[in-house]
Amino acid sequence: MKRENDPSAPRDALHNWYPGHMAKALREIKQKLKMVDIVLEIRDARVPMASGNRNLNDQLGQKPKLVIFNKANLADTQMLEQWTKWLDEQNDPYLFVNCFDKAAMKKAISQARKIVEKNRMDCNPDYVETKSKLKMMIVGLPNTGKSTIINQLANKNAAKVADKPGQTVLQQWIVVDKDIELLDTPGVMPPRIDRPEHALWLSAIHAIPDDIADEEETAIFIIKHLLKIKSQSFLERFKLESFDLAVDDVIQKIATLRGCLKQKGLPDLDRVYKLVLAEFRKGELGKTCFGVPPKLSR
Ligand SMILES: Nc1nc2c(ncn2[C@@H]2O[C@H](COP(=O)(O)OP(=O)(O)O)[C@@H](O)[C@H]2O)c(=O)[nH]1
Ligand SMILES: [Mg+2]
Repeated sequence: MKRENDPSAPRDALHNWYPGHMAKALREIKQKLKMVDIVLEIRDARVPMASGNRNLNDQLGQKPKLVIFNKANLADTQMLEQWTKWLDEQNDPYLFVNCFDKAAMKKAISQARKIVEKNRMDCNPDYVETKSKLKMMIVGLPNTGKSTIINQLANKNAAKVADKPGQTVLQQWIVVDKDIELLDTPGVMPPRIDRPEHALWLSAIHAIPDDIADEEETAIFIIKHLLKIKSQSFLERFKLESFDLAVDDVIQKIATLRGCLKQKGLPDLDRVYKLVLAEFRKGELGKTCFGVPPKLSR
């Protein structure tokens, strides 16, 4: 289904989907907060701001938080430098990681512990640093890599990982080591969509499920974006001769190259869209970021 004349209008499905889910998710996160020392908010490094959720901070109160920008290996390196400059000017602790990198995950844990210790000292000047248990909870949008991070930390397949959003159901503690415990069920937050283009960014990174977003619109957005940023990987993968092509031409070329054709050589659009979405999400069409840090956009 396509949005009709007004591209800024939220799609009905999207519009109806997230407000109820948001309230429930935030309520559940708030209930679990009492059990933990720190919240690890997982975001997608390709969409550093819009994959966060301002409503979350309202629930956290004084509870410390560490923002982990995951999938940094899929993000544009130069853009990450710009984001780093901007984030360093803010006061919130953060870390860019590829969660499959064990050293990066170790760093995340030691940073979390430091934040918790500092918080304990700030709250109680007489506090003496102890090796007390560090209890953590992971929250974030669908598909940001929460389950994968839990598995990486637990070092076993304790939490279910899926390539689809919203797969985790059960809840228990995971003992990471004798000093660290992790709630095995992450808090899944629906995206908060402040601007219409955020829906496209979040659909591109699969934080909004495809049955709620619009595959055609998302795939076409991705193609336009990759042409605009002149992604060399995109050009080479689909043997495009230039970035100066119309979207329809790109679609026809992908369809011909990959055999996604219907009768008379016409492109099988659904298959092309699915292919573009899948390969983009695996990082096969190039590293990218959506949006720029606030100061730079002024
Ligand atoms: N390239 C890359 N892929 C990742 C990373 N973290 C997670 N993924 C992939 O992202 C997809 C969603 O991960 P999952 O943990 O199920 O996300 P969840 O919905 O937040 O629990 C899976 O296909 C993971 O393999 C990362 O740091 N880099
Ligand atoms: Mg999950």
